[in-house]
Amino acid sequence: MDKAGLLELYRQMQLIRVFEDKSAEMYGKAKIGGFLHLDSGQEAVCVGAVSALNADDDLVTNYRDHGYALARGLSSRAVMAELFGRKDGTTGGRGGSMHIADVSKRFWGGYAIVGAHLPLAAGLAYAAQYQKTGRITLCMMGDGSTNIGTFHATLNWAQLWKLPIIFLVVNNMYSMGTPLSVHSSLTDIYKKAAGYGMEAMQVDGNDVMAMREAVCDIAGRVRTGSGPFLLEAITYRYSGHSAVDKNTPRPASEVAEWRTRDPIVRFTETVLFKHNHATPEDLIKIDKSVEAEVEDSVQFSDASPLPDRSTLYDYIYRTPVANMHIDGSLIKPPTLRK
Ligand SMILES: Cc1ncc(C[n+]2csc(CCOP(=O)(O)OP(=O)(O)O)c2C)c(N)n1
Ligand SMILES: [Mg+2]
Repeated sequence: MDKAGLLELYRQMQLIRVFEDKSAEMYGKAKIGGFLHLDSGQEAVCVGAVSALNADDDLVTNYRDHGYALARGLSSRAVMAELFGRKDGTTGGRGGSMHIADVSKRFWGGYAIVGAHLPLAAGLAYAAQYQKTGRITLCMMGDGSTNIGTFHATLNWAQLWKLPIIFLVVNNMYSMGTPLSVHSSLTDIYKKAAGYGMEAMQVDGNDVMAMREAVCDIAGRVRTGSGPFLLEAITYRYSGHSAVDKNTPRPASEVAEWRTRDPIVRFTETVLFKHNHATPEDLIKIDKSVEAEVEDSVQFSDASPLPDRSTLYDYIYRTPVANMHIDGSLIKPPTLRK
């Protein structure tokens, strides 16, 4: 990559870090309600993986989705406004943190039910294969998701039909507060793929260059019909599972140890500075622009209106209240014959 490309990787990781810190702050101020799952510590996975995709590939994630949305180029204004539940949010303020999506970027979100998005991602990959579009699907999930039924059913089907899909397992060592060794029979998660004859490997998820290289390589193979691939990225989330359980019980020494492998610091020191791709001044300039962008996203979201009350029942498939039409008028009960 040239200097501009490397600085862009840095900018995106820094944007995610600052955005996540700010959204935690806004949650504390009750500007954001519901759930909020942060990507802090996992920035290299989001940026490395997404930067290796083509613009028209399909991207599907679980609820820990802000980092992927920002890396995919969704605007920080629209993402923050979605967290605020406002009209200018990516899904009109209806989904919130767990349901960021933008069809124009083929970013399909943002799923709250663990494992539920895997069959949908396989469906997107099947559509690409059937229609010969040359697209691939990247389906991200957490380590905990690899214990759930849909994981096994989807891997089986994807391998059987040689679907053009990459299963990206973000192994951050915990499923909510439960450590990997307590929730999974195999702690080398990539080995689960062997049960389906699927190719797989592990990568250092705190190394953005390694992440990017792995996904570039795998994407090239998957695109030419080699079948699905499971990539396990080893990383760590600094925050608890979500904003309501900020403090996942774990040894302080463990968090400190992972902080020494911080993906942004590591990229800065071992790539940008070491090989003279950037000066401290270059990075200060980027940091300032990122901070201004995130601050602007908050101002924008605060000014954005709430979704109109009259649209409350839009996009809902069932009449929400017995005997009531969508517009609120009462359904006349049938006249009974005597
Ligand atoms: C089917 C289902 N079961 C349980 C939950 C509650 N739940 C939400 S996230 C989560 C843990 C998932 O952990 P992991 O896949 O490792 O992802 P991480 O949050 O660490 O990124 C659980 C059990 C859920 N949302 N859906
Ligand atoms: Mg996890």
